[in-house]
Amino acid sequence: MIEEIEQYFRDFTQELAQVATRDELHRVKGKYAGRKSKFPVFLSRLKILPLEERRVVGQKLNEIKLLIEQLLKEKEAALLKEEKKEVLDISLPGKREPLGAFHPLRIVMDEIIAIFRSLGFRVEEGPEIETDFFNFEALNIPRDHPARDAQDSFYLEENLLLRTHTSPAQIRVMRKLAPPFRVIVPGKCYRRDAFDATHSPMFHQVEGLVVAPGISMGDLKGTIEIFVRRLFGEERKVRFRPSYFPFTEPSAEVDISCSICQGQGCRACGEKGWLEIMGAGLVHPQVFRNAGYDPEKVQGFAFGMGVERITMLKFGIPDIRWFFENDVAFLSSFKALR
Ligand code: 2U9
Repeated sequence: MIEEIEQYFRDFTQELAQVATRDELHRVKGKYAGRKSKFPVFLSRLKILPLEERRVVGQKLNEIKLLIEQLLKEKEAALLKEEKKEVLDISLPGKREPLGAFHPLRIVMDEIIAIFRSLGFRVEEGPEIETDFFNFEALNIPRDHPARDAQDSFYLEENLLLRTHTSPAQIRVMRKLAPPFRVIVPGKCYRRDAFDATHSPMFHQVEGLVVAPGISMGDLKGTIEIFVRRLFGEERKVRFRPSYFPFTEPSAEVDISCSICQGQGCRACGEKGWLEIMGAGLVHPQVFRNAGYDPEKVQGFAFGMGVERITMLKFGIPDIRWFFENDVAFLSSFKALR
């Protein structure tokens, strides 16, 4: 009987070696270790053996049973491990993470900055929370000035507000630097405006300031013309219209010829043939004094533009709100541009 049990074990190991799936393992387990295996038969035959022989055969039978159970367990664990390995199939191509795109305002702002950098302008920034002095007083906008109404503001305290333009940063720059210098200040501004197709309570400006002895309107016009042609195309015409700002004198609005009608007048330009893109002028003598400069010794020109407006004109975007709605279809259409 010992020989028979050993043969049984050899058969088992041979069959187990062939097992490749859990289904097959289940079958082998049933055949060699279950109720329908040969073990119950061996046990009943064991009972009728003489005592001495029963002890030896019983021990053998027990040994083999434990061994079979252990080998089955090991095989099961090995198969499970194999299955898990298959889930981690490294031959599958990876998941592609969607790439982000630069925001159209960032693309245009960087383009504006690059043009002025190439013309020798340095880039400076200032705080978005400003004092009444830097945002208004120093820029020749006293408490009772009507320009304060036009720039209704977000106040944090009596004398502290979210800046309504980046001009206060220019006053700070003037206090930090000694002339001559060329500087542009890009950044966010805030006004208590309606949120409609052409207004947003938060918007972006790029302002410029050039200070040196003898600066004239000629320097301003030449600089702005180069800028406009680089940003909008060499074929563009530039026009300066007299205007008024408290911080410049003389002041001008800058228009560019409409690219749709070439200046003939169409719906896009309100039949004017021209599109307004920025304001500019020579720095007011009082603003120089407020910043600690002597207007008899240095002169300067300044300009300011709204980045949203420039971007809308450049790409034909009809509504300012499109910039801030996080519409991925709109935003991703600028992907190829940078
Ligand atoms: C200092 C002196 C002068 C900056 C200027 C404008 C004209 C102007 C507007 C354009 C569209 C603001 O965003 S907007 O609504 N800006 O028209 N800005 S001159 O003049 C300065 C600035 C700083 C010390």
